Amino acid sequence: MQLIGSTTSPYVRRVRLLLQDQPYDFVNLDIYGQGRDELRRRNPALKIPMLIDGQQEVYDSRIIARYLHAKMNVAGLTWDQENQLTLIDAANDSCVTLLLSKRSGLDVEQDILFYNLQRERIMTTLRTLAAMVDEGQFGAWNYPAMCLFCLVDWVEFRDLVDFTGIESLITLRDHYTTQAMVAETDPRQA
Ligand SMILES: N[C@@H](CCC(=O)N[C@@H](CS)C(=O)NCC(=O)O)C(=O)O
Repeated sequence: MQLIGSTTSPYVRRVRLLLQDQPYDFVNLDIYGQGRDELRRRNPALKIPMLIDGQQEVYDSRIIARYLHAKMNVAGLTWDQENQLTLIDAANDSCVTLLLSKRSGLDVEQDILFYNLQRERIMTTLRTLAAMVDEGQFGAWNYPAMCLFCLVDWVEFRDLVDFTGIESLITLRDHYTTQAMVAETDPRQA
């Protein structure tokens, strides 16, 4: 298997954590720089991660996880876990939007509809996820917990969110830092 990604993407990191026991080659691309031509050749959606397993190409972390769970004969996610993932992805997508906006020289703090919507979504999803953590919903190191871990660690690394009132997310991140492949996939060492 080959995983196409980058060392900083939270979506790629969750798949690397899921693949911890599997043999695979990691292709690290700078998708906004030198690796963009290869990304164009590999995935018309122009996003990472993507997985190649023999003749089968799989796009999108959510579908890759479904593919790997089936391949590893591991039970798929429950509907409640699918909902957790939707909340995590909603926050993550909006945070990526903020980061790309900042890199484009845009002021993401301005009081305009587009950024107000992103910031509102980020805070409603993160508050809901923090409450779920308080209820013990992410107590096992499974795929949803890996996804939440990667989101929180990346958001803190990129300094995109004020964690006041949602400190449970940082507590969860700190709790899981000793798990397999977490140190090796830290975006700070990219
Ligand atoms: N839904 C996708 C999202 C992946 C995604 O947004 N990846 C980012 C990197 S963190 C990306 O490739 N962004 C490229 C772009 O937005 O142009 C997934 O879960 O794989």
